[in-house]
Amino acid sequence: MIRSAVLAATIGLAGVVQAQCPFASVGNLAARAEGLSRDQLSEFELDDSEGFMTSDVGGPIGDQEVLTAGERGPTLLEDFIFRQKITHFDHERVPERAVHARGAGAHGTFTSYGDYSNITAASFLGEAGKKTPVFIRFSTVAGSRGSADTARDVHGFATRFYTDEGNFDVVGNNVPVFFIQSAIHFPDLIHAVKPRPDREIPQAASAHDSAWDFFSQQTTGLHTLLWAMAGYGIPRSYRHMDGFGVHTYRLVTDDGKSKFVKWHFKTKQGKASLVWDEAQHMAGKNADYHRQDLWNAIESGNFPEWELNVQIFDEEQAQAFGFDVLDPTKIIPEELVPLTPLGVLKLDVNPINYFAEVEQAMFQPGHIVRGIDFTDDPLLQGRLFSYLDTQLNRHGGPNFEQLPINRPVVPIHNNNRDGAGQNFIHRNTAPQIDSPNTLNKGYPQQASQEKGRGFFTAPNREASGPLLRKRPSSFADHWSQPRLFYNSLTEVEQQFLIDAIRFETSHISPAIQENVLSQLNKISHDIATRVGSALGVKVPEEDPTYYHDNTTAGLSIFGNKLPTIATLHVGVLASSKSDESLAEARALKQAFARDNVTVGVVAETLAEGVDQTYSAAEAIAFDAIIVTQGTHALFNASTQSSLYPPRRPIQILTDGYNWGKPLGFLGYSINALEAAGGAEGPGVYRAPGVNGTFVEDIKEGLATFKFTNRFALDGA
Ligand code: HDE
Repeated sequence: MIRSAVLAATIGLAGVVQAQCPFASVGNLAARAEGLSRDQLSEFELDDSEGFMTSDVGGPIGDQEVLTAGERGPTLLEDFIFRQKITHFDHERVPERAVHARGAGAHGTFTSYGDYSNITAASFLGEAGKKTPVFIRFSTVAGSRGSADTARDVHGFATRFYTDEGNFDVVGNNVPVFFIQSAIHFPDLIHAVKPRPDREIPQAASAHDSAWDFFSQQTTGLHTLLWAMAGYGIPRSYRHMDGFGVHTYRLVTDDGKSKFVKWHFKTKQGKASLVWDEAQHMAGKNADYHRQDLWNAIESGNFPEWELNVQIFDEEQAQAFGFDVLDPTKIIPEELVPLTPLGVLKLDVNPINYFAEVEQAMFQPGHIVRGIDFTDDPLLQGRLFSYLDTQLNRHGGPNFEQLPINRPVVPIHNNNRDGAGQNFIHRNTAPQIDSPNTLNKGYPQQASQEKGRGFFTAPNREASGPLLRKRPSSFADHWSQPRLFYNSLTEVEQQFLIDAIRFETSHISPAIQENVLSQLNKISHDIATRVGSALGVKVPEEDPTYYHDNTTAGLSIFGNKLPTIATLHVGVLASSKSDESLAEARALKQAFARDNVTVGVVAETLAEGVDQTYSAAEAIAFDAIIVTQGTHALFNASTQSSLYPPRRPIQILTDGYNWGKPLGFLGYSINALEAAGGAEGPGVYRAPGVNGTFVEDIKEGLATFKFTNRFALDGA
């Protein structure tokens, strides 16, 4: 196997994969990548930069005209060129993922901070500075492949580590809990959130009867539901969200000692979210917003990073938590088990071909390596079956692991043979005989805990008991942790959550509204009252069994400043008729470039220095908006232009204000704020002209990200 030889050559004596850059010939910005990102795929690339068109079997051809009998006659069956081209096209699509169909991915490198052999035998965590190639695919859950990125949804965060002891996948989400406790409910959950079976609407949305019927009847989902209804359901970008393994897994050391573990990927960009109205506008105006953001960040060299953290705890600690760690609807508050950082993961290379690298990426929780093991979490146990099964369906055969994006970076040796699309030419003529064998001189040998660094099940795992079709009684509390979540949000985040539930439940039938209210009331009488009053539905009496005042740290999104503003995008509203305006726009571009903040200048026409016209610009595209001088005609409702839809410049400002964005005004342009219905206050900055203080103010505003004081609170 040539490839293994090449890869084996990259593995040093200590098992460390050496850094090398295979991109010299690829010619895109990936050449700046550090580490090993995408290294394993380079040998599969096809380059059409020279040569003649060929058939699939290599003969040079011309494929623009069909072969006919006579100039105006019928096409001949003989035309192998036509048949091959059309047949391939007819078979070009594979089934989209049953869930998480909409997504985007990128390559990167994981670097371990240290030698963690005291907690796990996993080789990628075995040495400080050790680098491992990774691939991450982010996604939404419910929408189909062409749906909008900013639909309100839980988001997928699937990470593959191409370790030197095989592939390890953490197929996680951007929230730490899941809707159900047992895999057998998964089809029901997904049928509930997918569009109605008769008319297939709504697409990528949970604001409909079947979803809320499920949420209010399968109360296991209430916790995840609240996360999705809060900012977690509408992140600013994939880069601004955390990732979680959700289930409790195990870490196992070489000598078989094991502890429980929860995986956390902490964004180094900071958590940030859109507001709902903004997300909805974005869905219509730019359905590819998150995909584009990830691509652009990587192409511009602003490589997103996440720190891999773990919560590690043992059985004895787990007994004292008061909830079951095998229940995937529960978080382990960081006050009980703090996070331990293990390494950093950087995405620095975009795919060259979306289909080959992203669409064909087939993750599985069952892709596991020595040093990591499962637990009896019933949801995880079910997933171990489902992902393999779904890949068989998507690929149409058992050789999907041989696709370039799915192959490990280490050689394969086993008795799996043949099947559609078999890539390997196996030399071993005795694949029917397991080792020990005579015919193949005892190879491949069986690896184990002691020999060949084999995978092994944690030695202390035990299972026994009567056969039951019943959920554990320790999984029965579905209300305390949703309340913990609600208690831990800031006041305005609570308001957003309530607004989201009001929006969703205003689309559902009265009987289901009542069920929802009675469940919300078990979490919090405050939520139930506020949702019920908006719906005009009678709120039940307090139901205090699960009420408490506990909070936990780290759940707020809007309450924190972003650690970096690089890649955020400032819109500068200018006029192509005013030299003063264009000069200020130029000065702003220069000033923000130092922080890798991009500036888009908007004007009536594409004059020099203008990036976009008002006819194409929208507030959704900007994280902050600045109005330059010489633009008064644009913000005067009576002096509008035929170059853009009515009142568009005013609308951009109105939306920016209503969506909590920082706004800056130079000179008299402050008058535009009133025209847009806004008022001065936090996040509105003014200066006589472009100066250092003004730029610093806007930067501070970007780090704050959303000025939540502009949103009304119930009862305020
Ligand atoms: Fe998935 N899930 N899931 N899921 N899931 C799939 O596998 C499934 C669950 C998650 O970017 C499918 O390859 C069952 C939890 C992500 O390619 C499918 C159950 C979590 C992705 C499937 C769950 C996830 C998937 C569809 C309940 C967070 C996208 C295509 C037992 C920890 C991976 C595919 C990618 C994809 C089944 C629950 C995350 C059908 C049966 C919990 C991020 O096999």
